[in-house]
Amino acid sequence: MKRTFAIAAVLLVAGAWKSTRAADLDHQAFVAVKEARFVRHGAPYFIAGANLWYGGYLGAPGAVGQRERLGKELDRLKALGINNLRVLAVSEKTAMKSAVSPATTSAPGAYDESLLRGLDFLMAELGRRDMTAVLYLNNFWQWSGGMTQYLNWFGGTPAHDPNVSRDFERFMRENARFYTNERAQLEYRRVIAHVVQRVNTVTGKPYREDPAILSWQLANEPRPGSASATPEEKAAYVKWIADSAAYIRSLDPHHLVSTGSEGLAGSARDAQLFLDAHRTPAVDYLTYHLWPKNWGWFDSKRPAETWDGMMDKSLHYLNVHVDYAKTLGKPIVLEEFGLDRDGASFDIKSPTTVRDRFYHEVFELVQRRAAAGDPVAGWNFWAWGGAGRAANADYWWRPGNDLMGDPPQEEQGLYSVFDSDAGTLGIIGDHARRLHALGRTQPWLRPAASAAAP
Ligand code: IFL
Repeated sequence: MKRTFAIAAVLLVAGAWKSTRAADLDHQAFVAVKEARFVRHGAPYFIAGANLWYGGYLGAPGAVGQRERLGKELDRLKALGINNLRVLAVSEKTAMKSAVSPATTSAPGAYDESLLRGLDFLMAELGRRDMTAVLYLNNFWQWSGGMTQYLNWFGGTPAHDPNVSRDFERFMRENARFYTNERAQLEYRRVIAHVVQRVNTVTGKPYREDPAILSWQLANEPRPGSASATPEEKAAYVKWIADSAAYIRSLDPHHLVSTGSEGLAGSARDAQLFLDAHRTPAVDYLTYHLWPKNWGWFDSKRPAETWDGMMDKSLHYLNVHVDYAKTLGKPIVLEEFGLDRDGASFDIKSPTTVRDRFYHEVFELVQRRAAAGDPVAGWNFWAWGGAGRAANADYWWRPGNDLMGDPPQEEQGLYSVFDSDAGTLGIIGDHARRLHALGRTQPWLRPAASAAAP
């Protein structure tokens, strides 16, 4: 008996404990890719989604979490037709300015179990509501520690803090050293293994066997460095994607794997690079983000003068990315887009007329291309602020304040959609319904009579 126990323990530690239940898994319940579209339960699965980077934080037990709020936010989102959330799985403790705290990893190998339990709780609540999640395992941006903090641990010199210097070019260039820093890569893989092989403490289910996970994502907005990345930096970035995605796949064959790329804007405007990053068979679908204000396409203080040019550029950006997906024969998700409130206000009481128009135009285009049979899998708007409220007159987040869609490196209220934004909520709800209706009627993969409607 003792010997059996010992063998089992060794197998477990070695990660060789092949789940005997693999054959019993309901494979139809996992989102998969078929004919360049998402499919679940034998039917098309379109994502009408939101970003909720802090979902695991809300789920944490104790003072950090707000479980009651989380339940209400999920009910609200579900009622709106939202079926997918994009969530930060792990954060790294950092002294960088304007970063979230506490964090999951306080030092290499030291993980905060209560934040991981928060993720467990979130996943359990999503499962109960038949919603899915994209879980990202790192961040190019320093607001959750991310690659910058890995370099602080292993880079030899303190990483550059862009929120102090405002020199983002330098930050991006230096941050790309993460991809080739061997010790950083070892620790990144250790974290991936820790999360992917975790057993959910609420449901008792291994993450690898949880159909509520739609995809493991390498990072939030990984990019090869600055806009003038060299061919060597681009090659290192593509290699990092292929290797990391293959590593995740080796740990978990049941779930999709994605990059978290912004698209051209995060690929030094190099279409070939964007394609190469998503070409590996270990990456199942393409991702892209649309940020007209961040990219200088729109001036919220001069909306009338800048709207047309902004919309032309935005629609073009959306269209070419769908064409890239066609080229690779994989689905694509617009997993971030947003615009600020009228007049660039952060005040929750200010109107969202321009944002609402922008959302509508974006949804229309995605819907049109999906209806035309293009490999469009859906959208996640950025971001759900829900019942969160800015606590300070300067709109900057401080530890203990409500978390909301805007991470701590940006003003609280910049891009968040609050539960009081009736106009935006109406538009999101309408378009979510239209997208789900398309899933029920698209002829290319009609669900079997017994399959559940999405
Ligand atoms: O908050 C930003 C986030 O880091 C991101 N993309 C853009 C957001 C808004 O600026 O991933």
